[in-house]
Amino acid sequence: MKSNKPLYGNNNLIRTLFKRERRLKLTKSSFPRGKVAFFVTSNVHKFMEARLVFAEYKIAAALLRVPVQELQDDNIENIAKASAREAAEKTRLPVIVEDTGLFIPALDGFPGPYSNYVYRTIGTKGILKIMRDSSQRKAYFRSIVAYCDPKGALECFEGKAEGKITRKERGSSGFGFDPIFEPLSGNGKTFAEMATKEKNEHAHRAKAFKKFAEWYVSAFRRRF
Ligand code: ITT
Repeated sequence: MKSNKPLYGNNNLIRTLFKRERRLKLTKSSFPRGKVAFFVTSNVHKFMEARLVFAEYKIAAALLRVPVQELQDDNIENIAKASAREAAEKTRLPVIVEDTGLFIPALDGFPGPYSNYVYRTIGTKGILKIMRDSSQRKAYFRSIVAYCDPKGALECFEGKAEGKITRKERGSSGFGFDPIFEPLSGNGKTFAEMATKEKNEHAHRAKAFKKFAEWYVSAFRRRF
C-alpha cells in the first residue's frame, strides 16, 4: 500500500472529485455521495468483485491504497470498523473497507479473522492437509463492509456464503481460498471455477456490497 491516489474506475471524474473534496474541506453538499465510492483495499480481486456490484447501482468506484493498521480481534466487524475509521481520518473522505473471514466449524471457526495470515502461511494446501481426515467439511465466508465518513459516522453491512471445503483444489479463477470452497448454491462448482459475475451471484462480498449500495443510493442520491 503506497499512495492514497485512486487507481481504478472513472479516473478523471474521481481525481477531480478527490481534489475538489480536499479543497472544499468536505462541506456536506460538496461530495456526490450515493454516486461515487472509495474502496480502501490492497486486494485488486476484491475491488473487481465490488465494482461489478457498484455498476448495477450506477456508482462509480475507486480503489484507494491507504496504509491502515489491521486490528487483531476475534470479530471481523471490529476489524473492518477500526480500519474504516482510520482510513476516513487519513484521507478525509467517506470510505469503505471490507473484511472477510473463512470460518470452518470443524476447526472451531479457524481461520476466521486470521484468514489473511493463514492464507499467506499454510495456504489452501495447508487447510486441505489439516482437514484430510475430516468428514465434517462445512464452511462459510463472512464479509463485513464498513463505511465511515470523515466525521466518524459508521455503517456496517454483512454478507455470508455457506458451502464446504473440497477434497482437492479446483479451478483457477478468483483468489485466496476460492479453489477449495464450493458454495452450497453453486451447482458443485468452486468459486475458482466461476467467472467473477457468477461468483458474485453466490458470494458473501457481493451480498454485503449490495446491501451497502442500496443504503448508499437511498440515503444520499436524492440530494443531488
Ligand atoms: P484488504 O487489503 O482489503 O484487507 P485482504 O486480502 O487482506 O485485503 P481480507 O482481510 O478481507 O482481504 O481477507 C483475508 C484473506 O481471506 C484474503 O487474503 C484471502 O486469502 C481470503 N479471502 C477473502 N475473501 C475471499 C474470497 O472471496 N474468496 C477466497 N478467499 C478469500
